[in-house]
Amino acid sequence: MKITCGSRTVDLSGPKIMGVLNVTPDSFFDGGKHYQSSAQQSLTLDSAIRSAEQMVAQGAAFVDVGGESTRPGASPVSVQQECDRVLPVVEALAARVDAVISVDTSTPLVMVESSKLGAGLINDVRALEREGALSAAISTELPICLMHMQGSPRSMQDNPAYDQVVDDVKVYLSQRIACVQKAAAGLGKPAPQIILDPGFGFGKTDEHNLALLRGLPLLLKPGVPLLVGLSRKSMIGRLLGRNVENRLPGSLALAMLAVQNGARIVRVHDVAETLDVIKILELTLIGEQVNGA
Ligand code: 7PM
Repeated sequence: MKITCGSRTVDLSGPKIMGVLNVTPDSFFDGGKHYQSSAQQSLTLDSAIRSAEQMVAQGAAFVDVGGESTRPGASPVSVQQECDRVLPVVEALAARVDAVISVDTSTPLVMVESSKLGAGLINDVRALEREGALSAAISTELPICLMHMQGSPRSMQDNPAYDQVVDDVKVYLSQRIACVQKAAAGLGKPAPQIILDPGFGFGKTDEHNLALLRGLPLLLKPGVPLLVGLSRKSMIGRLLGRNVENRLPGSLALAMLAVQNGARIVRVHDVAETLDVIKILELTLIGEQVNGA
């Protein structure tokens, strides 16, 4: 299975890594390392580029650039702020790095402008539910990652509840695919390639997250790759009693399980380490192939 991300194609017959590049002032791990206030814009742009180049050198097939913190309780960003944070980075990276630049956004203008600057994938934790996002994303003709979230970042961890978490997520994502297809037809545009993501930690208890990890194979649809983001998430902190600096082993174990259960894109902070784990998994499964063709 291949996806076409603007000028690049990515072969997803095996698992691929997406490196996380935060350009927010309050990123929960890097403390806003790559955030650009206008005063130090070029300095931080430089450090963001270096980080992305390192992730690509380590084997990331995608670099996911995000300018909105979706941390519970994080302050909302204006469209202008998000554009200021994200667009210069997307432009610089698309011109320089040998990887697909993904843009982690729910904001229609950011989707459209990023695509003009060379982004190759739209990653929306709100699954294009924001007003104007469906048509904006479809107009770019880029692949779209639709993620499940219950509630909004502000309140999603208050009291997440499901009937059957795996079924509920599956139904929601299927409905979002149908919405995208219908909207594309209405706009006279090709139906975009879709990637699905159960949204670990987005309105889920630890039990919900673990049920989704076990049930990941049930979310597989022919021709629709699964993406997972588990790297350094607070679930690892709670399950193992680890602060955010000490979640790498837990993250690696979860990445391996996710790929075994069908994930084709793993969104991570630690590219080199995750790739080692995935290579071992692939070598172990030679002749069997990781999750079929
Ligand atoms: C603070 C809290 C900062 C949470 C960042 C986060 C995902 C994503 C994020 C994911 C997809 C993080 C999250 N997580 N996009 N964006 N899937 N598709 O832990 O799981 O990186 S932001």
